[in-house]
Amino acid sequence: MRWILLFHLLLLALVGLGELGADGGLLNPSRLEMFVDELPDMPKIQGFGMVNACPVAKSLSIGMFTKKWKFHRDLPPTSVFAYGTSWLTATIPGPTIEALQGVDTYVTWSNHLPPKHILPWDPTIPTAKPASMTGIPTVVHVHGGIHEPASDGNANSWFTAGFKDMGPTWSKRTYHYNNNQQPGNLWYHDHTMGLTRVNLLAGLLGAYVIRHPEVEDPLKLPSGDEFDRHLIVFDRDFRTDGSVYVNSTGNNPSIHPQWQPEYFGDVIIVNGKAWPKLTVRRRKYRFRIINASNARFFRFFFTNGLEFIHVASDSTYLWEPVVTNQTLLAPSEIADVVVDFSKSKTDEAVLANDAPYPYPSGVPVNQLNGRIMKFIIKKTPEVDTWPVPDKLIKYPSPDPSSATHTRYIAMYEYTSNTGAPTHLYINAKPYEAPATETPKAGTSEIWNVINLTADNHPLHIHLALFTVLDQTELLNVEVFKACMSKINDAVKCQISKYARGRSIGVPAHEKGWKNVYKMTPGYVTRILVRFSYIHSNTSYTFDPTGMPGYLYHCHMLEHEDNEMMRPLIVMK
Ligand SMILES: *[C@@H]1O[C@H](CO)[C@@H](O)[C@H](O)[C@H]1NC(C)=O
Ligand SMILES: *[C@@H]1O[C@H](CO)[C@@H](O)[C@H](O)[C@H]1NC(C)=O
Ligand SMILES: *[C@@H]1O[C@H](CO)[C@@H](O)[C@H](O)[C@H]1NC(C)=O
Ligand SMILES: *[C@@H]1O[C@H](CO)[C@@H](O)[C@H](O)[C@H]1NC(C)=O
Ligand SMILES: CC(=O)N[C@H]1CO[C@H](CO)[C@@H](O)[C@@H]1O
Ligand SMILES: [Cu+2]
Repeated sequence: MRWILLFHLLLLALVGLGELGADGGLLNPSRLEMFVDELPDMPKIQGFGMVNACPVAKSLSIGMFTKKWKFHRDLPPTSVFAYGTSWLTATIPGPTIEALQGVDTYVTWSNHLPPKHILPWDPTIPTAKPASMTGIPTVVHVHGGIHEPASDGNANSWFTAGFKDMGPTWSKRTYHYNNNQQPGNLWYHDHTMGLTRVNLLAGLLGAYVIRHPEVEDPLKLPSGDEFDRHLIVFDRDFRTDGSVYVNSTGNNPSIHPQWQPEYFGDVIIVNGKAWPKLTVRRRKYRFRIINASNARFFRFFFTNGLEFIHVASDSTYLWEPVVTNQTLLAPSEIADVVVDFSKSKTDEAVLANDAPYPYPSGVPVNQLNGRIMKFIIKKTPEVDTWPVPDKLIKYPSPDPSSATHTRYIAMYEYTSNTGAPTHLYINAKPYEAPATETPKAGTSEIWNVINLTADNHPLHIHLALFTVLDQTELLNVEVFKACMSKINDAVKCQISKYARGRSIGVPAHEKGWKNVYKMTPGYVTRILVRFSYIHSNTSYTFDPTGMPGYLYHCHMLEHEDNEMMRPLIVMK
């Protein structure tokens, strides 16, 4: 009897192990009950000190650690890479860094990661490779930061544990963020050449805020830890043993054994928990929603019709709040919204998502990835002390006539003879080709971004802010594309003859200054890019012309890694 039982147990164990091989052992995510874990708040770290009630510069030390993380009550702990001030306090997402406008924050980022990656990566795409061939290259970029080049986290400024190996543009251990920019929502994440997608999938991301109390406090928006919260959203798949699942077979395995053009997971994680819940009071809350997915677009809406009152975009406050009942967020885009739960007719509201993936032409959402989190709304009505004002903060409007240079930025996707994507380039050039975008500090430029692929690519520019002027459909796009594929010159290919189709308006809440925008496929998106501060007329309070310069790229991480990214060198 006992023998038979043991035999059965052994058999079960073997079957279980077999399932964990290669791509097996995939967790069926519908087995994870939704809305059982409480929404966590990430730890907060002040990026400034206080001396005699005056804010002063602060030096922080933040490490990258490997640890186990519980993403869901019923999921075994998952091996992750996490940012934190120590191994014990490291979290997914990492701690929220709260900086003050005009006060320097210094961060010494240190790498305590093991010799081998926990996820499959692809050595055949241009990838950081340590000379000793062990250790995991990492480098931190503060997304939305207006900071000196040496602290921007260039893809080739990577370093491994103990600074044993460093990338070709590595120059220092301690990054300097002088925070002399408008208040807003930033985030920090890994930016290593060819490894960004896997380092983020492993967990290397966190929020960063620049506050400016003198200009923000008078707005009287919901404030304090309880009412002003981050929601950092990303999607993942898991194995039954709890590990993060990434398909380790590429779509063109003979060319790139592992690389896939987009990562999508069915489990939606908010602040490190799968489909969490939060009990809220019947009053207004502010949510700073960061899309930290590798490739998933989210179109958020509330199942009970609650609205979003947008107060800021990814980089600046809006001049006037914009009310919507849904909001589309590309990877790495940020929505800063006020939600008024006193308007709720129900005691529960599910934040949901209905964006097809890949966006916009992919498959519809399902019962899993169409749900984000649940709000349980207390019954007691409350008096709200936070009316959202009619006017928020005004920044200079874009002035296209101030542009001193016009550029054409064409996005290309290349495929193998099976039609599957092999790599993506901007202007038909790999990242390694010498910089061609060399704007002068203090100027504005017009960039015509031409999407010659079937995907919507969220374009992100380091250092600069931009506003979207218009988006115009390309007529006879195949003819234009054939010309571009041959000579890669938009002017000689007579772009003005083709850019005459329908135009798509810019949504009101995205009309302000941005650092990411969705480039509609088959359209030319005209943006005004500004290489100076927008909240003051002073020039940058650091030298933006130093090496290694900056970058601009598609923020779908699989594209950025392979190699939809170009250098951006600012000139005097
Ligand atoms: C992994 O990707 C390959 C190539 O696209 C595909 O053939 C395979 O079905 C995928 N595996 C799983 C488990 O989805
Ligand atoms: C938002 O409102 C529009 C019109 O008022 C309606 O057509 C649409 O279905 C609504 N969307 C959601 C997600 O509620
Ligand atoms: C989230 O960001 C990813 C990567 O940039 C993007 O592909 C995706 O569409 C974004 N999702 C939402 C909801 O914005
Ligand atoms: C910058 O200078 C211009 C022209 O003098 C002025 O119109 C604008 O208001 C100034 N902007 C700021 C933010 O001071
Ligand atoms: C969805 C969409 O419009 N895709 C277009 C993107 O651009 C390429 C080339 O310009 C077209 O072939 C696609 O149809
Ligand atoms: Cu892209």
